[in-house]
Amino acid sequence: MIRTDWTMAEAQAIHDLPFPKLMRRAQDLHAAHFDPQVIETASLLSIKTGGCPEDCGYCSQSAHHDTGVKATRLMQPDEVLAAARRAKASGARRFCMGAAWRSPKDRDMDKLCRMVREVGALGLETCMTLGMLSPAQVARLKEAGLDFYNHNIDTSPGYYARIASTRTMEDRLETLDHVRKGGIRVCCGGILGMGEDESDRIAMLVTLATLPAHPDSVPVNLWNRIEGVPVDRHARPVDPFALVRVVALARILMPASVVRLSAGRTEMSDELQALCFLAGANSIFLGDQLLTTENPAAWKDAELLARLGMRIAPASPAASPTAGPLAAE
Ligand code: SAM
Ligand code: DTB
Ligand code: SF4
Repeated sequence: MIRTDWTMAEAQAIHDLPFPKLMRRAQDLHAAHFDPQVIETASLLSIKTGGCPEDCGYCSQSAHHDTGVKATRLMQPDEVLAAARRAKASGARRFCMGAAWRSPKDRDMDKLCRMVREVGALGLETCMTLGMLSPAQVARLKEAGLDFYNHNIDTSPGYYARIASTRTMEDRLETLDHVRKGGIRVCCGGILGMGEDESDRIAMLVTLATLPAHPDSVPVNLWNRIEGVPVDRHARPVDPFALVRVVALARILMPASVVRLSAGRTEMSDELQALCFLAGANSIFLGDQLLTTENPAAWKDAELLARLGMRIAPASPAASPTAGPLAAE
């Protein structure tokens, strides 16, 4: 059953289950909604890097922090299309275009819509992450055929003010509302390892799991260390089992959502990634680069999945939880 009325106490109790019970419960739900041998793949491209007016304390792209990331202009649609072709050839099923903006300018919308149309015409699912959107901007992107919009809540409502001051959790929730009401599928998750405590991680998942509808995709990022940003002063490494518990809890609270093991995989052992897949993670970013930081090489991921007897999801619509393949041995 898909529930959107989870309480903190219920989530905490699930999170704290003995590890074998937690894993069993997550695996049962995973197999009821997806084929656990199948991993969805997305590829990321930074279509506009750096110089961002927001002050997110974890991010290399904020103009408020001196991180050495060079600010660029918005890429041209033909350059984006060339990157999308390469991503498709390397096995990605979804192409996610990210921009370091607080929100897109209306003058950029024509270009963005062209990117969506042309990438979609390649047979890739399209995703964008551009910051806050107005309902009118959502409508334009929907009309162009955008499949997913990524907009993370990043942490718990209580910890949010510690990681950004130029926007609030309410701002994030408002854009998510516009996206959902505009009929674009929602990709929304957060980051672990920014100095938050266990209850913040649980509260973040409860916030996601009590939205009017669960996000279709839930990215779980480990904070990729950026030297010199504010978060670097209070970040703490995440215990590997704590990560697995968070993945399992995400799977249990939002059983039909795709859970993406996102940033931070370069720091994870193969064994830890395998445990995350067993706990219910069923998506990864494919390709050497995330936005400004590294991701495991595509050949390494192919090798890992082969060693585990797992495989990449076929081209869409497998990524849609409602249309996804049900458990098959
Ligand atoms: N500017 C838009 C926004 O903030 O929504 C889109 C791009 S922003 C870089 C997308 C997401 O990347 C953030 O919400 C955050 O979750 C993630 N992110 C940014 N820096 C990160 C880091 N160093 N480690 C892990 N995740 C990070
Ligand atoms: C998400 O949750 N993770 C991706 C994607 N959505 C846009 C971004 C990860 C960025 C990691 C830091 C960087 O490469 O700059
Ligand atoms: Fe800008 Fe997004 Fe980075 Fe925040 S997370 S500084 S909004 S690019």
